[in-house]
Amino acid sequence: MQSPPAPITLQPGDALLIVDVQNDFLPGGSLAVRQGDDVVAPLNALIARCTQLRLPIVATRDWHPTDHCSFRERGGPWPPHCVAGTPGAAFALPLALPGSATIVSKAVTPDLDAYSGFGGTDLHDRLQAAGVRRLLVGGLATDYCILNTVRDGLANGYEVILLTDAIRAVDVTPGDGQRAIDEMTRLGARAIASADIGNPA
Ligand code: VGL
Ligand code: ZN
Repeated sequence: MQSPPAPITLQPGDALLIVDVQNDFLPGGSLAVRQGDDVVAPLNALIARCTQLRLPIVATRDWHPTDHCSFRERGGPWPPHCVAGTPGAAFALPLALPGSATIVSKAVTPDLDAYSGFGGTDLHDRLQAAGVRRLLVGGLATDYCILNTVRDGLANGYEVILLTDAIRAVDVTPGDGQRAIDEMTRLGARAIASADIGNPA
């Protein structure tokens, strides 16, 4: 008989990495992800648990200039979204980010896009400084910023736990989200529902 996978429990060296839970990616936003608001409740539960255990919480945000190269008017694939300082770029109001959370802004210059939280930011340095070895990743969107952040996290030597109940996909082509999950697990991420993550003994 095959032995069951080792249970996952929160432990020192873990950090919660919340990707781009911003108004423009939620229903009603300019680049709305279907059921994007569903990620908030499981993330809030993990925020509370990580706060209690004094584990670092990091939130990335898409933080574009008005003339960003990913916008359609400049030949990019997307409608304008997450323009720095606008309400659409703000974190979702119900997301209970503590004041102690680290905020990392990405894709902040006109001519470069970055789907990864590691792209052109100091995220890796900040995680290293905090002694982080394993990332619990949730947020938006599965097939873009989650996929690329997880890929870079693994490439930078972090263990990655993908929070299956706390991610949602854009699904430009149906199945993109599932294919992204398959790719992340193939690369070594462990996909698990947040309710199945235990507290330390
Ligand atoms: C994202 C599309 C454009 C994301 C960002 O956060 O997944 N997707 N910009
Ligand atoms: Zn963007």
